[in-house]
Amino acid sequence: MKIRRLLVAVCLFVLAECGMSAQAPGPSQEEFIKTHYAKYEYRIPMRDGVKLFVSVYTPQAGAFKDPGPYPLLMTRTPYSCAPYGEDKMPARLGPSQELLESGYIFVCGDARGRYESEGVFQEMSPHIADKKSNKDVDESTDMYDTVDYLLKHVENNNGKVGISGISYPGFYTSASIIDSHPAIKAASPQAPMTNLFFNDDGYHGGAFMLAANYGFYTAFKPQKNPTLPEKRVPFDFGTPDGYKYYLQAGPTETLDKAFDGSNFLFHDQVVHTTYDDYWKKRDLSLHMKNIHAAVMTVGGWFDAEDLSGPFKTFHAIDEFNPGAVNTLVVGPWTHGGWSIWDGDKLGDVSFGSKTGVFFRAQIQFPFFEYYLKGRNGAPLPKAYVFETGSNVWKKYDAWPPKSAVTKTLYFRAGGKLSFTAPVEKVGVDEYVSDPAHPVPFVNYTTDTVPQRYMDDDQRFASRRPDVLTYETETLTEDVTIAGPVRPKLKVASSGTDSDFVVKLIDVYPEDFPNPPSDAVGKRILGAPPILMGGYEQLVRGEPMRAKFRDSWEKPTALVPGKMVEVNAEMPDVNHTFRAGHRILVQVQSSWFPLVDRNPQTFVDIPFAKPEQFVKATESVYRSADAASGVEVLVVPQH
Ligand code: PG9
Repeated sequence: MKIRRLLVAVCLFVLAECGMSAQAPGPSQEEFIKTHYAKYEYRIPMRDGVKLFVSVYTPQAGAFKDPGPYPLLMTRTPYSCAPYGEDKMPARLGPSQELLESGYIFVCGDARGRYESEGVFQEMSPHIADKKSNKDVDESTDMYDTVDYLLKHVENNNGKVGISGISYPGFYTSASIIDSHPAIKAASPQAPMTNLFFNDDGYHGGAFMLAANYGFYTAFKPQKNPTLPEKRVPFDFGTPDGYKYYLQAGPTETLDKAFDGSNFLFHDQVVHTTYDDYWKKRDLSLHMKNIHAAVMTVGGWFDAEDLSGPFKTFHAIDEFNPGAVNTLVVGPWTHGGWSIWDGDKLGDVSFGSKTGVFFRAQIQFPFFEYYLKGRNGAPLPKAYVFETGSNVWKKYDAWPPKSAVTKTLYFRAGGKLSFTAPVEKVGVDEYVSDPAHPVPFVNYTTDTVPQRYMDDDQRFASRRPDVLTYETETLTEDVTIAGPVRPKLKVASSGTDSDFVVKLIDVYPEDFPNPPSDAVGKRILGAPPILMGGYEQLVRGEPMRAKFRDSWEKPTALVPGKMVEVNAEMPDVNHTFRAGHRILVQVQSSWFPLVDRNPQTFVDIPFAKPEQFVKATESVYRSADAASGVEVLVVPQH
């Protein structure tokens, strides 16, 4: 229990440091759990004989006005269902206070091969589409067998089951509802990992998300299970400066070895550098079929880990299950932020209302109450999204909105950005990208990935000679964009490979007021003062590794000096650039240590030799015949 409190405290501290306020599980919640819930533990035999551990917290008789029977609300996790022991109660239980106080049978299941569950753990266990025997098991069969068992063994249940989870538990939620058990009536995959090679955790635009993955795998290691959680010793970077740590560490393969070389989970992420079978068989979006539950998929516009998964899951369910109840909810949140934060700010940026509080009480609670308890609750819209910039909730009957029109923000001469295509016969901008001095992803010292980087001020980058900037005139009316953001670049390099990082930015007017001091969370160490006039707020940014421009499976070298097209798709946004603001696009060739460095030599990057890290002159073309820009979906102003 103490470790758990410590971990919660650490998480809350980190959140506060990143300018977020969090609803800490107070003693009152812990007391409420003890006085209202009783705990049971089961080791459930799956169809292949492996026993999976679940802990069950069921309302105590007489503890609630509603005497039941109650629905089950389950989560499956690789991060342990601690505390273990039927006499040990947790500090938090269930997805929210509202659900806790309404009375549910909460179930936590250790994933196969993790902690108290038997079996062999597989990273994002691949779904088996054509099962031939009881030996062919996956998350869908494990959940089917678990639900079947619990409905027969847990007293006072109403025969209905909900599944919910964030991040890895979000993956297990999505994977569990394929060929779903008929009793599963509601599911909420939240920040579900869906494809680790395409913009969830692992790779973005073919580039490895270095700092987040290295940090994660210092704690997420293979286990000999069944096992109980050990006291976690935080990894010692030896410096608070991640930029320096990773620059000195050299090629990722070195990191893998220095990492103690025994963590094959990290090793797999590092060495599968192209879209090979390792990744293909883990693309969950291909299997989201035969789903009978109502599904509410949740994501965060500023989720630095699994921003893309929610959209992939939502679209896959629509594609393979026409007519299914399938809703997408996206707010101005970082990874899992909707579950405990107020959601009224991130870093220096204020969203004007407590969006997390609103989501838990007005969206998530009615969803489960309606489908699991038959309580009143208006059906959710197809897409329920918070529009940043204008700071309002929007409801759409499709996502992206049907009314959105594709337009291109073109790079123009003099660092201009315009919806008008270039007419110039000649137009090119150049910069020198030096892997020994990569562009930092934040302008303060950290050894982690503070998720506030996703809406941080980008003025520090605009001033670097190795960052191109293109900016519109001051907007005379609001410009609202919704959906994916697609950089379309014509580039050349003096190297045989390069990254092109594109960042879409909202530039505030010079007289934009600073937030009241209490409106923004505690400053992260070394962060700049809060001066919002001229703030360059990141809206969306992603790398694109040029070697993958034609194929994710078969990368090809650049021919030095030869112009090529490098097109990318960045995860969705819903943002209004207000009148009086300007739209800015930055182009750079490193984003460190968020992204591993491209040596700018065509090699298998984790194994690049130090001498293969070379400076490169990057050229971005912006002429009538070779226009570059960013394609966006513009929602007409009514
Ligand atoms: N999405 C997180 C993660 C999973 C796997 C690798 C790296 C990060 C998470 O589940 O916390």
